[in-house]
Amino acid sequence: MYQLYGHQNSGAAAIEAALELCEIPYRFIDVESSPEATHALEKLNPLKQIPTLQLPDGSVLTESAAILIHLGLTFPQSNLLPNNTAARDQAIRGLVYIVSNCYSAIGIIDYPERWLAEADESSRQNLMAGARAHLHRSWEVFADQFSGDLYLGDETPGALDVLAAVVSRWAGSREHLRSTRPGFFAWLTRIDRHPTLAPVFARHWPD
Ligand SMILES: N[C@@H](CCC(=O)N[C@@H](CS)C(=O)NCC(=O)O)C(=O)O
Repeated sequence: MYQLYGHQNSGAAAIEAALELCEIPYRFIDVESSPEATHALEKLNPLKQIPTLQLPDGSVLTESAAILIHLGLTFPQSNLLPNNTAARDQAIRGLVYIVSNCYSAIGIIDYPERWLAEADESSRQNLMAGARAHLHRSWEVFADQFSGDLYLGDETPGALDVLAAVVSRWAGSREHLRSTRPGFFAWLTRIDRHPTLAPVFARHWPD
């Protein structure tokens, strides 16, 4: 069985949502629920990052985009990745765009000291502010470049929809998009409401 290491309000929500779309059994291991769970994650992923997915054969996948591409290729009936080659290329481009431009900026905002040789408070604040501005700009570009590749409402959401819906929840990105890209913001809220995804997101972001 797939074993997903995660925690509430984390990128593991995207993988949990994708596993639900694949309709396959999986176990969710909350890495903060016990020292044993934290230790198990560290053994699988020395970066101690989530999502980390252990496959039924015991092998380990980290990196959200790689995990989503794995699930899309392994379970084609899920339509996580488009069948059409050109559309699939764009979906993979979008996944890599989100992790390299948006998710990475979140890592800087959450852990600015990792990126500073001298982590005084002024440097931390300066770096966090710059990363936040870059993050918001990156989402504007994503909205302009990829809206055509997102879920339109009558088919099932794909991997790109799921990752965009999760990573856009942090560091004020949704609030920024609400005013700067209202059409894309509405798109994200439509993905949130999809009947398969809504219960997953409610577990991660209870009101
Ligand atoms: N490149 C990774 C980033 C994953 C990541 O940063 N996850 C966060 C939680 S949303 C985390 O585990 N942070 C803890 C840390 O970096 O120490 C991916 O795309 O999956």
